[in-house]
Amino acid sequence: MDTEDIRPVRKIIHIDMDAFYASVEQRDNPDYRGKPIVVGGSPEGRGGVVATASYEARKFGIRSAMPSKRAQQLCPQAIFVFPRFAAYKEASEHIRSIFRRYTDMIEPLSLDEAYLDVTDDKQNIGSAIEIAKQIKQAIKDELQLTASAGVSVNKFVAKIASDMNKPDGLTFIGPSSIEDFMERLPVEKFYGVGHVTAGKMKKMGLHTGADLKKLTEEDLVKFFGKSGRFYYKIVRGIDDREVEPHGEAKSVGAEDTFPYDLTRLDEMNDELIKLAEKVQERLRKHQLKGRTITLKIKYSDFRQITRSLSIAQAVDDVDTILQIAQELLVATDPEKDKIRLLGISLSGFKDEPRSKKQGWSGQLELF
Ligand code: DCP
Ligand code: MG
Repeated sequence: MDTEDIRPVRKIIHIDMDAFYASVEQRDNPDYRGKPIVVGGSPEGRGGVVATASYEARKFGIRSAMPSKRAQQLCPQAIFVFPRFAAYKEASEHIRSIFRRYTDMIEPLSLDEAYLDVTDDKQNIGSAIEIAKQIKQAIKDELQLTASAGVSVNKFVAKIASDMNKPDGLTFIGPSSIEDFMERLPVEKFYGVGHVTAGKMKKMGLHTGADLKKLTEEDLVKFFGKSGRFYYKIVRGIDDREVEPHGEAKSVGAEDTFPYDLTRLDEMNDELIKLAEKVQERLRKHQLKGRTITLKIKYSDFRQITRSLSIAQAVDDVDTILQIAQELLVATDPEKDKIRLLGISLSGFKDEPRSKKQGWSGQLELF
């Protein structure tokens, strides 16, 4: 058997706060509770738009990104509130601290939304549904706000699931029901399908995942470009995109554009020393060591090249970084062209391999 196929079943949670800005306003202002609240620009001013509306206001058809003037027409009794971003940011940080009790594999998408990979949760709870319940409860207890959660084996399905029973929802779509779920899904719910693509699909008689599933990968790519490849996989319940913790740097570097173009190797080396020192400082600040050193050169005519070298041992010291950067520079025959920018970066960070547990596809109790 091809070992590549034995992938562990992941446990992914997508959390999305309910009517986030409006709920924070209703929480902090008892007068607003139970009333149609619109957070955003004022309807009197020109160009004001709705950031979000309370569920009471949504009954009148008010939606995010709608002109505030239109919102006022739809619901004249709506209360318009100016956003207080500091309050939303504070709530958002608190929510993330709750997530961190369970996992560090957190990928925030915005202030009110994040993916969590709880395949290996910190508290060994094991059940993603139970973790989602606890997170929702903690958000209620500690922030007096509600969130909706979607639980599944991949990001795509978890995100759709979190939206299915809003507000205060918890929706689980397990491995055994995922293909069925995808077959029923209307095409406009597919990632990256906007109005135009959805229109095109419908004209072609493609209304649901099941319709897309009848097409070959080649046809999907022919009709819908690169996204076709994603549609092909996702209708079969496959979405391998990892949860990528925010701020996890893929490279750390420094670069400098010079006031005049460099033509001599000794001046280039002087600049490399300064850059290597900066890179060392940044690596140490983030406690990172990298195995790949990349040199970037931009010439006076704006042509740009990069040259990289990977070494066995991850490093963060100025001497090694500088030595390799100099070797890479010399190999480019640097005095033949004028150089306006030099940069050094490190990547290939030493990173604890995630424990790869054997998966048991289809076993619901795992969640
Ligand atoms: N937001 C915004 N402008 C938009 C959309 C959203 O400023 N066009 C802000 C206000 C929202 C927050 O982002 O409160 C989160 O966006 P969501 O799309 O998650 O919307 P809500 O959380 O408000 O509502 P829902 O319960 O549908 O998630
Ligand atoms: Mg939300």
